[in-house]
Amino acid sequence: MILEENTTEAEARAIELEDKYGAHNYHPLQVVIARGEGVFVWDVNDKKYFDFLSAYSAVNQGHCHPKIIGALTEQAQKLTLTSRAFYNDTLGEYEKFITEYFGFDKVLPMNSGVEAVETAIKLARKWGYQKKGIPADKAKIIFCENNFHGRTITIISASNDDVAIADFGPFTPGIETIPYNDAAALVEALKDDNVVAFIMEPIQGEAGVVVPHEGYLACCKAICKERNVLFIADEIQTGIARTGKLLACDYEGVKPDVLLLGKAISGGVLPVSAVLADDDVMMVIKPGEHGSTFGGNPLANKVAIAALEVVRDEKLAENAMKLGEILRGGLRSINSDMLLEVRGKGLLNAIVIKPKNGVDAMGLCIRMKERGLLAKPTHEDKIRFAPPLVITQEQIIECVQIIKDTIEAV
Ligand code: IF1
Repeated sequence: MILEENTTEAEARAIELEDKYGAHNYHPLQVVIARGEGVFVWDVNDKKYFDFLSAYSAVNQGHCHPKIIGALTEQAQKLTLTSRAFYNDTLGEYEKFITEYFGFDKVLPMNSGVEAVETAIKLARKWGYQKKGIPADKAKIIFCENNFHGRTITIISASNDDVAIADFGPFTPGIETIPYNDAAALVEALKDDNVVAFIMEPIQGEAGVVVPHEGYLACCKAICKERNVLFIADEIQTGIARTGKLLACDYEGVKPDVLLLGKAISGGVLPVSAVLADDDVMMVIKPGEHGSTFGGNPLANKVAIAALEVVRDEKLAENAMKLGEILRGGLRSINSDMLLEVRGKGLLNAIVIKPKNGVDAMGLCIRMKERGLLAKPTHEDKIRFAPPLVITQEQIIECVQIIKDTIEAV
């Protein structure tokens, strides 16, 4: 473990503990965060930073939003978990709230994002056998190349990222991938009568904030409808106002057959995920066929209601839309041959970097950290910029200046 030069003792202690006792499945930036509020986090030395990652879009409402923490602490003193063996007095209230909020008949509550995707696969397969009459064990699901939907064996079975899949086989069958942003490839894939679903991200996050061309989502939905295949949108990262609309699918007026949400559904307070669908799909799942100990727990239910109310009451989609444009405009005005591209929608953005004087995307992130802004590279040459959606115009302008100064100083 090589520590950066100016690492303090408090930082070194925390980093070395993780290094010694934790599995080495991450490579974090060398900052040790101790506290967060709104768009800011503070490290163990009390240095303040703008958070431009937002825990991968989980803290859209800002760190420790008082209304969400209020709901958490109030419920935590009454009841936290019953399991689904019994009814509880918060689940129905939450289910009514979230289904009305997103316009679906039913919700199936889970915890992590990957569980929502797994749930969607089970749901789609069962729907295929029971409603489409697919022969036993022949159901096929189409994914896109360069997708990211999580880390379980079945979900990485759909991945083509070497690092994510190497030495983890054997993989789950019944999965095929097609190029992203290619409607013709979808038409071709759906010629197979055994296809039950197409699962996709409306903007590919991990791939580096890849925005498909306008019309792609509506086109995919229409192709799926034509072939009686479920159009499943993974909005775990793009949903909940991140891209400037409540859902990225809203840009094209598309209602997915199955909608997957996670991350910001709890404002980053608890792992909460949701699978939303109408009755003709959701009702194929019967008691005993799927579930989870913590899914739909009282704490999660109350926290998620509060977190979604914040999104609506504080007009976070509108703010993300407006400030996203200012952010991209500011980034495009940076005068440097390091900056190859600026892209994104709302406050889900990325820049593509060409290394210069030995400084690559990681090098830039370390320099931005020194100037008080936290961001993380993806794929060596891209940096994601996704601040909490409660950020103000003045703060965005200040942040553009930090990024500009950092890049132009190289
Ligand atoms: C990590 C990226 C973000 C997701 C979509 C499902 C999941 C995710 C569209 C699974 C998770 C994460 C997990 C995080 C890194 C991260 C990520 F860089 F990989 F792409 F957000 F930008 N669908 N995304 O983006 O949700 O089970 O993790 O709750 O550390 O692996 P989860």
